[in-house]
Amino acid sequence: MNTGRNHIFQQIITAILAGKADLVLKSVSSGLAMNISAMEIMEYAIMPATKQLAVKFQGADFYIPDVLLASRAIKAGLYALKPLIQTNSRCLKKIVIGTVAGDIHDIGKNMVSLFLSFSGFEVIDLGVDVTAVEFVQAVKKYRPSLLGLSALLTTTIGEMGVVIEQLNRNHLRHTVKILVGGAPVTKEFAAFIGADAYAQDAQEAVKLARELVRQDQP
Ligand code: B1M
Repeated sequence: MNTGRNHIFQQIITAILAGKADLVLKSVSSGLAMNISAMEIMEYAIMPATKQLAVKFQGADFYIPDVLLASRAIKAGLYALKPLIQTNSRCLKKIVIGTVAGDIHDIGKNMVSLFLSFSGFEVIDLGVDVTAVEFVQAVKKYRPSLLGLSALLTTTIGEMGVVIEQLNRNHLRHTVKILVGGAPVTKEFAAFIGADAYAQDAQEAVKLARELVRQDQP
């Protein structure tokens, strides 16, 4: 019984890493037909695949189209599961998210956004190359519980600190918890710039976002 389930999870992971969206959809359907729940497919197949994807593309031996295909395969799986995943709309908290100025990498940030929205967050995604001023304007406009900053370049992670500085200047820092992530970001760096949390991947981002929102409650 467990062998069958593990086989399906492994099939989905392999299909994602190979960038085969059609195979992901086929395996997801087979899994659902075997009474594996959508949440189990998320937890044991899609989230681990995302983790493996980030690790895989850290080496030198990769091609950009492979990353794009794998990300499309993850999206296909997530959208197939979305109608089956129940979220408690009364718990909905807002998160504004974006990739910082000078940086156009958005595959990881998009995954984090999707995972958060499937976990019951209302996600306002500002896109890529977002300036500190634009982040501040969005915090003023949407009054989110959380602000998510993503950066993939060692030359742009400093922008995260600029955003926090601008929030301080505008007396908004205390209104929002800040979650940061991206390949060159570390826990130490996050603490150094005064962020509230650092997440290594999309799965951890969801876990920490939930914790930060809980701390926020009276
Ligand atoms: Co670029 N790039 N790139 N690139 N690119 C890197 C980042 C690089 C490490 C490649 C390398 O040299 N080995 C390198 C950076 C070196 C450095 O800074 N030290 C690099 C470079 C140099 C560049 C250019 C400067 C190249 C050039 O033009 N000379 C240029 C910069 C453009 C710019 O931004 N101004 C550039 C351009 C591009 C493409 C456009 C071709 C493309 C981006 C396409 C897109 O995003 N739409 C691209 C890609 C694909 C990569 C690599 C190969 C893959 C990134 C990726 O999508 N990974 C990357 C190599 C690498 O990562 N080591 C590389 C898969 C993804 C699932 O993982 O993004 O890490 P990741 O996201 C994870 C976690 O980090 C975390 O969760 C995600 C999911 O698990 N996470 C968060 C991310 N954001 C988070 C936010 C959170 C929490 C967690 O909270 C808010």
